[in-house]
Amino acid sequence: MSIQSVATRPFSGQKPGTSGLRKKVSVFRQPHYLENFVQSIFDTVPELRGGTLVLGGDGRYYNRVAVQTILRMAAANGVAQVLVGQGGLLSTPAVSCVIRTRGATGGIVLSASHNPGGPDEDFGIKYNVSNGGPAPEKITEAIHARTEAIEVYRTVDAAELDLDTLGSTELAGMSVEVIDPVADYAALMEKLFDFGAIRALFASGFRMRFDAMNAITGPYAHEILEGRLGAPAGTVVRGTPLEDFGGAHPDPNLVHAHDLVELMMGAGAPDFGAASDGDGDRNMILGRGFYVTPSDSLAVLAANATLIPAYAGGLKGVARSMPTSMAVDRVAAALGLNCYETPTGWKFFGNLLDAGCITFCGEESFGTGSDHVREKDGLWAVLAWLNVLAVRREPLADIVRAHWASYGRNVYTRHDYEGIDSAVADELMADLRASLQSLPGCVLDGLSVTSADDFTYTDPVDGSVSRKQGVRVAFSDDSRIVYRLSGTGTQGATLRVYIERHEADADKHGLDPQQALAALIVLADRIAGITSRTGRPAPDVIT
Ligand code: VG1
Ligand code: CO
Repeated sequence: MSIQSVATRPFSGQKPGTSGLRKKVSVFRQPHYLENFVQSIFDTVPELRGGTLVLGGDGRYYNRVAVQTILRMAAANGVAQVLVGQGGLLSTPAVSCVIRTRGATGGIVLSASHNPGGPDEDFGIKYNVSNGGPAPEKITEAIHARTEAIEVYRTVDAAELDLDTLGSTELAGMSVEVIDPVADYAALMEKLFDFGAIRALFASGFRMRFDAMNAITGPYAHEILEGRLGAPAGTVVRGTPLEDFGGAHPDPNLVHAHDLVELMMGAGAPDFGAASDGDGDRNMILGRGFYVTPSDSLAVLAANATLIPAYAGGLKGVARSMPTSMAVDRVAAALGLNCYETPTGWKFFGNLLDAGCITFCGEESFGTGSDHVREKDGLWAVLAWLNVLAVRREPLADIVRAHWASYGRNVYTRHDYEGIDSAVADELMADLRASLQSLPGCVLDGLSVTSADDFTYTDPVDGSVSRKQGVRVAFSDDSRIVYRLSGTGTQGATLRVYIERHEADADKHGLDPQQALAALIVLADRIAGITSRTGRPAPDVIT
């Protein structure tokens, strides 16, 4: 079969954001658009020639088309072997797992994560490196630079491959193995957690609901929770991946997983509730009548890690993204562990995990994970909680309240203003940055500013520096406000405002965070002029 070289011209804006290149399907469908980006990956990562590539996605609209295109291009670019998930499916943590267990050169994840899917919605593509994690900035920058100069891409003229039958086949001299998307991942989970204890928990009458949000975790959750752990059939809902996620927004938070939230807050709620996002790397955790913030989830899991077999020897250290609440810092201090603060995005945890500096890490954006893979992992977090619950046999809410009683509560909220005008958002951030020098020492609404800066991260392992990672303003009472613009959206700009205050007084731990943080919320608007600049009286999403 002959290799074709197709002449092409660069598209502007093929710049990976916080997690890969995400655009509307209509953008990806332009002739040569996907091909240009994929060829730029092959041009930037020469080891893929003769190497093994893992390929799969969250099953959203355009997933199957993209898988076929990438397979043909991989063959033309000399890839020796592709491991592709059956049906073109693989969750993001499963890609990471398969890259590691099979010793692959890298992987391509097709997903726009929690963004809606469908012909008029979003698609995305991300390259992961040989440790299983998202490519670091120097590689994503090189891929982007390549997209700006590309003149030709390579492909072969071949019929579509059958992606639905397990087993090995061949495409223009390249071996293609269609793998069970769940098997390697489920085997890894079984090694980490005490499945016997969790099985006994379910056998004792413990009830949960897992909302797969019509997205990728359905098959994983059916197999692991109902199949291997004996949770009753029906525990997993919306468990079949749909190309448009049933028209829903596959984002496991209080707004988009409302049915689950309503169930867990209502009479007769089960003991435990959880949800995961489009590509399976996010998690939301709920107890009966109780919501656990992702920041608290990381802190509580860190404090209870030794109850889980894989972490029984203790943690090497922990890390959180900068806007994530500082709850885990307090656990680290109590346990004598190093705690690292990284920019937003899982790629920044990779070096710390590889170097053995940390075992657990997390983000406020419903991301939690460990050194078992190099992506955040939604089902891992659910199983970690189940393992802790199986050992402690206490209601989830009691465990978190007891945690607050010993460490204090880092009361936390994130306010998102979505789809605002990009020019307005850029100006808001620029003015905020310009005001930073004058803020320290100011007393605002009775709160004195102790520091104000734009977060710069120096990677302790390779020394690489990432600047302009978010504006943070800290106050003398241990409270802080963080502002940054989203790097995953596909329309206009999204402003994220993160607000946090440490509350030592246990009598106040039961307050609604929106009330407990009311003064800071007003101040956050005043410092940045959000309402006056955007015309938005309130955020679109509060988590
Ligand atoms: C968001 C989150 C960030 C997360 C990223 C990818 O990025 O804030 O914490 O790592 O999404 O998650 P941003 O730039 O929009 O704030 V996922 O599940 O979309 O891969
Ligand atoms: Co995701």
